[in-house]
Amino acid sequence: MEKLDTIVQEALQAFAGVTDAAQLEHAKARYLGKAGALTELQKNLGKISPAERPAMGARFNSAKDQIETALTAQREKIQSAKLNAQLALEALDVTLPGRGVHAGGLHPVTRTLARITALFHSIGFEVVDGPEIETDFYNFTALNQPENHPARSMHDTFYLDDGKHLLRTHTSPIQIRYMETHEPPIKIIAPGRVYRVDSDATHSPMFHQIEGLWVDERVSFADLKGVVVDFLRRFFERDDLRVRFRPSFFPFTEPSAEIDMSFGDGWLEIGGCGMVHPNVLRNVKIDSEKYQGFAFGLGPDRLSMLRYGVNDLRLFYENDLRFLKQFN
Ligand code: 2U9
Repeated sequence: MEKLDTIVQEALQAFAGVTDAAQLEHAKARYLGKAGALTELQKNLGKISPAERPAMGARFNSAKDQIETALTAQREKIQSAKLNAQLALEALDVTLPGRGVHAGGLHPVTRTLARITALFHSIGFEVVDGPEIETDFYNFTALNQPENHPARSMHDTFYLDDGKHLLRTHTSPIQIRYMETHEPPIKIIAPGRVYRVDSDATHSPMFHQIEGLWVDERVSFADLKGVVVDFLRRFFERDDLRVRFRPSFFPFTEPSAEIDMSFGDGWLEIGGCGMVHPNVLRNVKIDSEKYQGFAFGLGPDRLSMLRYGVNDLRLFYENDLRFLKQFN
């Protein structure tokens, strides 16, 4: 029965060297399993004389206890080693400073619109808004646009529900709605999104406009020039900026002019303007003998391109953060 001590020693050694749970169960089978060393020995117990049997039985049980205790201890050791490894892997340093939340920023065109409205607000213009889905009357008819005008064609205008409604093609309907509900003096600036069937490097089907309107007694083209030139010089922060008014035609203004500004060696068209056509005033029941007004329109997308040096309008509408982040 010296063999019993040898088996215990072997088993303890075998368990101690195992670091993997499955391997430990294999080692257990070698000593405590059906064909294990201890089990083999147990079969011999029956052959021992009855006098020796109780002592041998006790020794056998003690050996079995020792092996089982060692097995349990090793199991726990393996389990806690596994847990510690897992914890080390998932370690979280709660003392690290936070990464911070991305704050986002304003779109470059939004910044331009805010800058434009702030400048006009500073000289007494009120900022007004209106619907983007309009009727033919507010978008065209009230603005003295003839029934057969090409702007009304399906090629230029997005029509909804069989032509009952449309996406406004300019911000002018805002001013019509305002004049219907307000008496002169009227001094407003109307910024917003507008829509036209058009798409290339310099045209987007959705773009922005900002229009100004000043209606009062004795408002003149000289006032119009003063307001527009002063605005552009302040917007571009260039006191020497030159501005040119070139005769043009719009149905809603008479006389009308294109607004050009000096740019390098030449001129760049950046808007249009004129004295509000008497028909437009009549359409909103303002006495065109007593009141006159001037109106102008500017393209904030174009102004943003000029101010920030962007050469493709579409960049503003692709939502590429690498581009947009440069403005904040
Ligand atoms: C009312 C009466 C008149 C607004 C005007 C223009 C000329 C014009 C363009 C500039 C840049 C459009 O986006 S753009 O290409 N606009 O040339 N706009 S006069 O005239 C009005 C507006 C409202 C009631």
